[in-house]
Amino acid sequence: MALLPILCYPDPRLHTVAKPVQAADARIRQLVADMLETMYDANGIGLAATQVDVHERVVVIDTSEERDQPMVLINPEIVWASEDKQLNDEGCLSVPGIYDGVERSTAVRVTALDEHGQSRTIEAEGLLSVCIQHEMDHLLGKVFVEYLSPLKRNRIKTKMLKSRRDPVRA
Ligand code: K1U
Ligand code: ZN
Repeated sequence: MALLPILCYPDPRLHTVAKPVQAADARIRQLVADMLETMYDANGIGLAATQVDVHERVVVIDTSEERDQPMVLINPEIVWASEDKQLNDEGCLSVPGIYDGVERSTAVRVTALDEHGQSRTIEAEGLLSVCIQHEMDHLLGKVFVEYLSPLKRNRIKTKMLKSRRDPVRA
């Protein structure tokens, strides 16, 4: 297994639209293992392949307290989203140190394949629902800061560029 470097906003590669996975084969299973290791190492609850510069529709998630319930979503599709919405604070491993409110559907139904190519349907609410919607946005090339005002987004962009230049003082 290997730790993968995570792209940091405003890296333009974060805006790439991911392509469907053609086959859940050994290469994809290796990617999934590396993404899970990277997500756990970074203390994240989710990670999309886009964030590690792989532009295929692969997501890993673990919202469990014990960090022992990995979920693998290959070619995920949201087939239903509740009209009911809620404002939740979100973070992102690609935008370290920034948390802000985003309005999302409170519940979603998602179809996906697992790493063995088995299809599954997931009904999610609460943090899992928020995380699934956040990760699916990554696969479409969208970062959560794009839901914020242009003023906030520009401030975040400036802060991220500054911390890249001067990691100690930013
Ligand atoms: O996609 C990512 O960058 C992972 C991201 C997932 C996420 C967290 C919170 C709301 C929506 C999506 C993170 O894991 S951010 C860091 C984090 O560990 C965290 C933040 C808030 C709550 C729980 C965990
Ligand atoms: Zn993110």
